[in-house]
Amino acid sequence: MTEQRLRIALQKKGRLADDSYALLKKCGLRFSIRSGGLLARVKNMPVDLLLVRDDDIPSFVANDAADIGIVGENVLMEEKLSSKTKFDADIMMRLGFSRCKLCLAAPQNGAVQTPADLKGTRIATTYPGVMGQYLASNNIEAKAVEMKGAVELAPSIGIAEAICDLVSSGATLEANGLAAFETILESEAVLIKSDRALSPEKQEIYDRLTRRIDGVIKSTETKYIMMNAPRDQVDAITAILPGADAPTIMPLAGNDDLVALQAVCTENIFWETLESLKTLGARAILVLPIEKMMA
Ligand code: PRT
Ligand code: ZN
Repeated sequence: MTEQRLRIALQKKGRLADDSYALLKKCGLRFSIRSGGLLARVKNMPVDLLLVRDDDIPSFVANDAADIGIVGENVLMEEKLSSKTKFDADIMMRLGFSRCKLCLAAPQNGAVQTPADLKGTRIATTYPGVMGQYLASNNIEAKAVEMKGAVELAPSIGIAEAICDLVSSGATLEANGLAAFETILESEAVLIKSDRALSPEKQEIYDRLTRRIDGVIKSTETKYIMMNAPRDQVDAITAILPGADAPTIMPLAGNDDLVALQAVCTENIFWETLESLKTLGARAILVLPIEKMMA
């Protein structure tokens, strides 16, 4: 019998690619990407990587050319909404990278400032499916001008009054004299899979991989915090530690008023939290990264 290998569709090159490769490497998968190659075999796990354009990833998964894929939620939604038949690929996990927003935008200080102003206008976009759904559910009648790229130029060349495009830092909009006035989708990279049952062998690889991905995501958000704290402030300090369970408290040699306090925080620790800890009398505060986690 031939070996069963889990097939993962990934973006070959672009804004998703490096973070997708990095995530799989952090999960312990060993592989190298050759330029021009469409397939990379993972050396230490029965996994094959199919390297394609991001737009092709949802249909690869839906049509059984790949078992799972990593793609922007924006691309998945667009494929789903513009597909004429039922599209069999759904989000299994949110991966936290390649975050962006699909926004409506128009020339700064122009006639279009709110969604209501869109009535009767032309809106340029590469996302006719997602935009069409937004317009329909908000009862806005406007004409979609479908483009393949360079959407931000549409108002200045006179082919649209507004645009619907992805925004990350906002620099592209600003450079073209445009301002966003509505977000219609918040997107990030997602792991997708179809409803089809995997063979038992592939299911086992899938379970192993997704458990590791979960661990990698949790460990990047999770930090270990250590400090010396006044014994009588332990409750107040514990209350402001983000996402921490009961902390470990240990006595400090030769000091009855202070204790050593350590805790795992599952949410981001901001500078403001450290400043509040200091105000409560905490000293020698250390925040350490966690490399791997398994619940
Ligand atoms: O070749 P292939 O088809 O695979 O790639 P692509 O060129 O279609 O996509 P790519 O690599 O540019 O983007 C892949 C995915 O990254 C997108 O589908 C999104 O999920 C995500 N992503 C995150 C972004 C951005 N941020 C982003 N800023 N995709 C595109 N942009 C573009 C946007 O369209 C606009 O032109 O960047 C510009 C705006 O950026 P700011 O920072 O100026 O706001
Ligand atoms: Zn693309």
